[in-house]
Amino acid sequence: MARKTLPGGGWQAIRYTLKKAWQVGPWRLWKRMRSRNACKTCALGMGGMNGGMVNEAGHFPEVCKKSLQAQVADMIGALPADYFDKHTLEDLKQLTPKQAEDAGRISYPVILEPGATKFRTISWNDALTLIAERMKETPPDQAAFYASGRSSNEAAFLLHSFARVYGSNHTMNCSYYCHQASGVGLKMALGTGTATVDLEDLSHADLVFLIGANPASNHPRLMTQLANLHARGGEVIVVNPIRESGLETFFVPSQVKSMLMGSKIATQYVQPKAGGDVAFLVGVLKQLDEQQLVKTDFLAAHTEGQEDAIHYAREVSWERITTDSGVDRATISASAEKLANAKAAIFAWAMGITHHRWGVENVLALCNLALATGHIGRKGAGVMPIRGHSNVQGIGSIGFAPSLQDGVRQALEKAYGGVVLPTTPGYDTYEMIEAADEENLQFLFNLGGNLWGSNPDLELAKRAMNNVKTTVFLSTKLNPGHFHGHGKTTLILPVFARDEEPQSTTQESMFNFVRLSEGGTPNVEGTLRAESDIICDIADRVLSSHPVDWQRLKNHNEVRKLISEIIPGWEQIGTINDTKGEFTIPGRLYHSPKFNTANGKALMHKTELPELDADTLTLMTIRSEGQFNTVVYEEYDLYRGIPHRFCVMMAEADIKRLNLKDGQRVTVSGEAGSLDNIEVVAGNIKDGVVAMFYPESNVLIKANIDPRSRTPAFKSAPVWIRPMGASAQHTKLPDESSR
Ligand SMILES: Nc1nc2c(c(=O)[nH]1)N[C@H]1C(S)=C(S)[C@@H](COP(=O)(O)OP(=O)(O)OC[C@H]3O[C@@H](n4cnc5c(=O)[nH]c(N)nc54)[C@H](O)[C@@H]3O)O[C@H]1N2
Ligand SMILES: Nc1nc2c(c(=O)[nH]1)N[C@H]1C(S)=C(S)[C@@H](COP(=O)(O)OP(=O)(O)OC[C@H]3O[C@@H](n4cnc5c(=O)[nH]c(N)nc54)[C@H](O)[C@@H]3O)O[C@H]1N2
Ligand SMILES: [Mo]
Repeated sequence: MARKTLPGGGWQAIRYTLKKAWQVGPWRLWKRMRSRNACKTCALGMGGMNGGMVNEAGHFPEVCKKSLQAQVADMIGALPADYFDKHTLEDLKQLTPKQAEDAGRISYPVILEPGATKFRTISWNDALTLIAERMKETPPDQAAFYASGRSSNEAAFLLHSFARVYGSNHTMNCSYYCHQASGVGLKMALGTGTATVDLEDLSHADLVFLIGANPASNHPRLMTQLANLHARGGEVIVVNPIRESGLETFFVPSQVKSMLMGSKIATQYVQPKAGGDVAFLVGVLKQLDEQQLVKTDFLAAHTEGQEDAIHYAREVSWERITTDSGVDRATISASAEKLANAKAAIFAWAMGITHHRWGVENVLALCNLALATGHIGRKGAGVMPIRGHSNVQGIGSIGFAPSLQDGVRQALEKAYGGVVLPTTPGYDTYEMIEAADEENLQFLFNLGGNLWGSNPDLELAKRAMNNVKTTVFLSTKLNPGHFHGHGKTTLILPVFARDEEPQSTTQESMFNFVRLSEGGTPNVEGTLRAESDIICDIADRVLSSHPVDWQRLKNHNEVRKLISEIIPGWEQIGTINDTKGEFTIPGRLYHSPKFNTANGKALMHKTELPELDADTLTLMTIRSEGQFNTVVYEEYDLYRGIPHRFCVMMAEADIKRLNLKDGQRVTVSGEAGSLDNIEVVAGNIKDGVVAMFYPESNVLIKANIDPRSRTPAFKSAPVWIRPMGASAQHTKLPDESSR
């Protein structure tokens, strides 16, 4: 019997809210939640100038347990002043992600010196001087700059432009481990790297094709749209190896009826193999073709490449399609029929699609379907990668990437007084880790994030990062990456979260909507500083104030003026602080079938089925309901009924086949390492597929990288599972005491 699961949302979310509110004071929390700042969690783009808990279409109240979790976490109080005196580096390495998160807000700068057993506090002046000295000694091509997706456009623009003036193009962001395959695939097929629809389109669609995503946990505010769609008679096709309870029934906290009765979500639930999506999607195309349901007129008018793509679907056998996808013909045919009958469909996806060696193929196969059914380039129809971090899209848009388009580079050179910027493309994220492993990296600047924990093969990532001579983290909270992924000299500098910034900042949502966050006052006492302030002070010390006056650029209005001059489509950002005019970046939404390609046509691609290994179990490393990326708020996964983080979810058939039992402790081995004492949890998951939580499971997997997006295959890693010795079954889990 699979364990008991809970439907998503609902009273437990409200109960949790009340409990959390109690921790930091309900009034204080209410004020923060209602402040005019874009939500800190996912990229759905809530809040901003409409005030918190309001979506882009102006709907209030949009309540989300996740944004509350993140908000409370930033309010829990500062790290004690003697924290680092009391804990050696070795102690700190033992912290679980949750313990590191719960320790408190970082509120003073600290340094770890070579050979030291502890971090010690350091003054801001000494810290910045040391960083500048180290940067000056470092050949620029041995310096790298990583950005997570929570920082502002202003800080990200300052950092990447500083890095380039200094001489390094090694500026990469977390999207290489996230939605890069979406950007690459969409660009190839549709001439744009982002969603072609906005939030309003969702209310005009009558079908959403939701593949490889679990918004019940990760984008709860999207669930309102899906529940509404179902309620008005629309279709929601879910494609996911796990039957996610929250994608079947969700209790929308802002709707009374839904809170009482629950809202149905999926109208068809397809459970493919992990990595079986290309086969499934090609199968749907094949079915449409066989039934002459492909919109050939639309293709003739608006696309190229359809012959190849459709010819390939005709050639692949049904047997190969059903075997590789793990989906039977009747199911494929039902999906095809729903798509053909829909008036306006939106294709939405997340990491289940991108985290494969064939992530780009997956995205291309999705684009093929959208084109073949004519569900793109109209109101209510199109494609929608469901983005991760709340500003990951903005950080990419404003140029935090290993190379700049020529026009953008030239505009930047001009704006910065004629400096000449490097043109050799910089490292992507994994290349940077490899460079560090080969001792070719001397300086690493982290604008937020947990680069270590986000990596496949944590042992290698640690070895690589420990080679770096000087590592700088700008962070709000501690995470294990600070202690395992440190450099020889390591500085951790405390920064404001966006709702504490003294100046306004901007973010871009997954719907290409640029939001203004007005900032606020610090949640904790300490010497925290704004990210932009720190970056400008370092730049000033490294490069002096000529030709770029970095002190002047501490003013976010000045930075936005630059962005408005340099980044195409961002003109309106220059005056956003005065006009409060949040805006959609022009040219990104496709409400007519005109694509941003040389001839205005979209391009279909032949998407070959990848070779799958049928003999081993396939591990998907996923997020629990209680975490945000490497940050763990709660150890259990409420919706899936998983009691703690060291579990492996398996199908009953696999449990039986391997002679195991639900609840038994096993050893899970992957290509990079193994984990003992993992509890088997029987769940409704496709056989042959198992699931474990990231980041802990990153110990297991090797970096199998998609050559086109450079994204690791976090969702298709081979693993082997065997019982632990009898005595081992009684030993405690690593963090049992903390649960
Ligand atoms: N609460 C919360 N919200 C978040 C985050 C968080 O950690 N916590 N993270 C943010 C970030 S950065 C991101 S990128 C997003 C991530 O959002 P998601 O992509 O939804 O998160 P994951 O848990 O990585 O995986 C999603 C789903 O993909 C399915 N899946 C795995 N492999 C396959 C496959 O091969 N095929 C198919 N069809 N499905 C598959 C899994 O069963 C799972 O349901 O969420 C963002 N929002
Ligand atoms: N196995 C496996 N690995 C994965 C994934 C997976 O599904 N499976 N998912 C991948 C994905 S989609 C992503 S996006 C990456 C995540 O990669 P990252 O973005 O690098 O990691 P996070 O865990 O989101 O970073 C959390 C830390 O960011 C800091 N932080 C939070 N807010 C702020 C802020 O406002 N400013 C600053 N300066 N710092 C802040 C805090 O110190 C916090 O501890 O991981 C990837 N790795
Ligand atoms: Mo992500």
